[in-house]
Amino acid sequence: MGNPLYDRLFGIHAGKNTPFLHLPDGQTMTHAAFLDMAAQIANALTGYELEPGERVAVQVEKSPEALALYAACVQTGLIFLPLNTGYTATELQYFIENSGAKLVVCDDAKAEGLAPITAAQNARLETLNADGSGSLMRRSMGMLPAFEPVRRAEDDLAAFLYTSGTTGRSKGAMLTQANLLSNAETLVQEWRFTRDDVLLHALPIFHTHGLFVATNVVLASGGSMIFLPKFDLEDMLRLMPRATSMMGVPTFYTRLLDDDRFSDDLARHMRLFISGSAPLLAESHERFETRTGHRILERYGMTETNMSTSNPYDGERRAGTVGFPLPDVDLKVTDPETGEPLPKGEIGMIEVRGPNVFQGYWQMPEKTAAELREDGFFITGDLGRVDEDGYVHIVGRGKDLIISGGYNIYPKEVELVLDDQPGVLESAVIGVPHPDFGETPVGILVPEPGQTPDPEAILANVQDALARFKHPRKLIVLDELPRNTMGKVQKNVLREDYKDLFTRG
Ligand code: MCA
Ligand code: AMP
Repeated sequence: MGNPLYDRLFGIHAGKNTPFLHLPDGQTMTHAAFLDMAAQIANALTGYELEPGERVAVQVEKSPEALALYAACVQTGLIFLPLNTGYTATELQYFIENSGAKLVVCDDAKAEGLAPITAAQNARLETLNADGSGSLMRRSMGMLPAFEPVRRAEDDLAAFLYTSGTTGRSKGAMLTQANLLSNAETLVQEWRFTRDDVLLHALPIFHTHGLFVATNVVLASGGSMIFLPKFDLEDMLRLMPRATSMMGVPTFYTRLLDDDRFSDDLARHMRLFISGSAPLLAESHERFETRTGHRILERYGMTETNMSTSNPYDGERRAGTVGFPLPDVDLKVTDPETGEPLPKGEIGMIEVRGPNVFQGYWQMPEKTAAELREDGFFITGDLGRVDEDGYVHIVGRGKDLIISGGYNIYPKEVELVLDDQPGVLESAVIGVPHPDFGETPVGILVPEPGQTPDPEAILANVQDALARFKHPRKLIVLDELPRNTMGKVQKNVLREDYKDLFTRG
């Protein structure tokens, strides 16, 4: 039985002095050196007396050590729970409590703020910093660089990724070894990754895109990656000549296109550009082709499903579509009210089924039952249609969600914080078009009778409650919110009214 995820992503590289991580300082870490580091961390983890299946909550900057911690969790059978580095202590408290994590790893700078939370939870707190220092690595350094992976089955859980919901409470999506492995192996085939690939990796590694799509695909193919701490335009332009492929959110592509130095010369040698996490405007797709001769390959996925569709490697990559269902994925479009399949071409709810689909939300059986059908179809909350050639088009969202630069913001979560502010009777948060982030949140506030809410003071107040990327870019005070005859807030009216806030001239 072994440990399939470890064996097929990491173990296959044992003893190989082939390059794995090209670092910004010019150093290259081989697969073998990376596995040695992972094994040392795995040995350190066993000292915490955690049982396989327990959660390790990790909020750290992107580094080779952070990636090795992921490998070490797979090896030891612990569930890896990565968290956005932007989350505040208030947000982290929920994830730690909800997941019941018994080990939390964070940056030294955040340890003091988290200590009371981990103490209350009876969890260990260790640190790992961007430069690889910290208590976890001090402990690992003295350990043997060899570790016999704990036996795991394909249907054992490997990772929890939290995703917010329309009620404002985050849900832990439970992903098994098979969910991650099947998707990585399918994508290697679909996108033709080989050991010759060098992926330009500038995504964060706490979400599906940067961790499971980008990293797992490189691991499964035996290639290497230029591992950048974050997206930095200068680094991207400097290092692209050494890469063969790139994965990014649409903001990566618009930022590259907005710089004249991003030329045909820089991109000509590249094999593949992939985009996802948010809609890529057909206009960006076309500008990119005109500038570089490359057609970006757009794909579609979710935290709960990994990747579900992709434009073809060979054949037409159709702008404004997310391509075809992956070979092992069933996709149907259903009537959102009845769940009945709709005829081809009609717009409805996208549902997907396959080995990529998660097991449910941690300790939330009702939410799981509401979104994951007994026959295995997952109700994505995305509205779409399949055209006459089989291409899937995402045409909107049935869920109230804003995607800013690839990060999801659930308006309800922000509204709950705004509603609590002095002088605010109620609020509505909407996404409006933004030239850099695609969409950005705007808050509409209705004052309590006789009160005048102060937008600046309110924006200062939300700092502790919400990660920076969730902060409304603007707050607007209105006497009342537009409502339909049922009393429901008409967000479509607000979105129309404020659609030009950031894009006009
Ligand atoms: C940073 N800020 C943001 C964002 N990122 N605000 C809104 N939206 C964001 N995405 C904040 C910063 O904290 C900063 O705050 C200010 O905005 C401007 O920062 P800037 O330097 O412009 O941002 P950046 O550091 O360059 O980051 C922008 C980014 C980054 C490169 C687009 O957000 C990014 O790498 N996004 C990728 C997200 C991703 O991987 N999503 C995949 C999710 P201040 O003003 O205080 O300085 S997985 C998924 O969606 C599914 C499964 C899928 O299909 O892939
Ligand atoms: P997350 O919750 O971070 O997994 O985000 C998943 C959501 O991102 C999906 O439900 C879609 O709404 C959106 N998404 C991902 N890829 C695409 C894409 N290529 N086009 C449009 N939306 C996308």
